[in-house]
Amino acid sequence: MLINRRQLIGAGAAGAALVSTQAWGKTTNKGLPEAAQMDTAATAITPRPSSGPDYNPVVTLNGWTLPHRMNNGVKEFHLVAEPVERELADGMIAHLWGYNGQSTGPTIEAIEGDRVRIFVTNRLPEHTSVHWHGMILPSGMDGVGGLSHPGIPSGKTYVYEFDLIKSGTFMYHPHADEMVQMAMGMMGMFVVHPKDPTFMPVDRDFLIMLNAFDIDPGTYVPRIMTMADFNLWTWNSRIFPDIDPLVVNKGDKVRVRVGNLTMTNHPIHMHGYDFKVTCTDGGWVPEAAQWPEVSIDIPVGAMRAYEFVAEHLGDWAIHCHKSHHTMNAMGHDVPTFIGVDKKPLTQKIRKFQPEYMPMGTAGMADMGTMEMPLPDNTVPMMTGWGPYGPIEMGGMFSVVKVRDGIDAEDYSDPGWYVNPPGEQAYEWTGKLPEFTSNTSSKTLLTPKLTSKV
Ligand SMILES: [Cu+2]
Repeated sequence: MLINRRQLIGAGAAGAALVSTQAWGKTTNKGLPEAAQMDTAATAITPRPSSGPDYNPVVTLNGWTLPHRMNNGVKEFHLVAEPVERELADGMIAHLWGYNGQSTGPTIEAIEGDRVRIFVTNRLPEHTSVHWHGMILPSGMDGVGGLSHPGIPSGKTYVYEFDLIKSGTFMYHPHADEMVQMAMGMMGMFVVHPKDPTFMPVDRDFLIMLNAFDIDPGTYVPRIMTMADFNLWTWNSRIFPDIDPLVVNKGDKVRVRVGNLTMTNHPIHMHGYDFKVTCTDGGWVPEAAQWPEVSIDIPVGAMRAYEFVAEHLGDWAIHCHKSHHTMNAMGHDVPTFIGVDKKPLTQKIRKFQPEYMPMGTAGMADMGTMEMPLPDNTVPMMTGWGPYGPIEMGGMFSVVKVRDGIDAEDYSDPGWYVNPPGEQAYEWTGKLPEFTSNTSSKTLLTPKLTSKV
């Protein structure tokens, strides 16, 4: 593409303007803030602030919150866009692009009214930008490469700076070579806590970013051209059974904030409770406009936060209701064999491949228990085990664990729920009725009533 001298000068001037805002002039240039790095996918709990305004930090499942420093009243953060190695599940590594050592990127937390200054260093092999999804900010800070400012070249650092004029849940992601950079895992959440700590307070505040990858079994790098047929459906770049549970104390008021930067919608369903949607990425939902749900569809490029009071003890499934999204790496071109007698075919195939094993004649539940050799760096399709056997789920699935007597800052896994006597489904051991069945090989149609009968 040709670019004339005038455009070049314009682009340079826009870049310079980013660091010469009024507030910048008032604060000391302390140099770049330290770029914190995270090297594990463990959930990091941020303690409540000990100084400054009080807020209840969010808990990013299998994620963390980016530290900041104060510079004369401005909150300074340092994001580093870079290639990362992310453990999507214990023992399964993906080579992604992300921020500060992980994908998804760290959660950014601040308070309504804060002035934030976010340094973005680009260590990717191509240019990038950061768009602050849902934020109300000056046009030149909006992070659309080529529109708001020039793309941040490889090796360079840009500074974004704006006031947080409203509280809520927002997201950040590149708006530069977006298809590639988002398919590679570049995204994160940005939570702005209300200035007034008595506004919509909750005891536990969980954060989930819905994302998806297409990584062939035995490989490490996502296919970036995939449009819909992803094979790993993740929460915060993590798959069940290695997504941490949502641990909750009985009686807690709980909020779950769910953002969606995949290319399809996800109906998130939580068992055991009804709940109300209290916030979108557009803002808080007034109480009079909230209605009860047990599943909440999260549209593409949107955030929904819902709230409930944890009155019911137990282990409650929380998952995407699209059943293909609770599976790990699977082929979607496997034919359906339910009810098919595959014996003759199996015998023929075994002449050439003696270890061939037919699957799926009575459904696919076998897959949950089968110990099959898998390629390296591959997680079985349905892997989660519960106290009573295989859960036959992967992907976008976790468990809300509601217990008595959990300390306010304790999010450690309390183990499986023990059902009290009389509160668990059980086997009927009495006499069974005789089942009527059809032994004819012919299709039986409902007999027509004729005048002869
Ligand atoms: Cu889904």
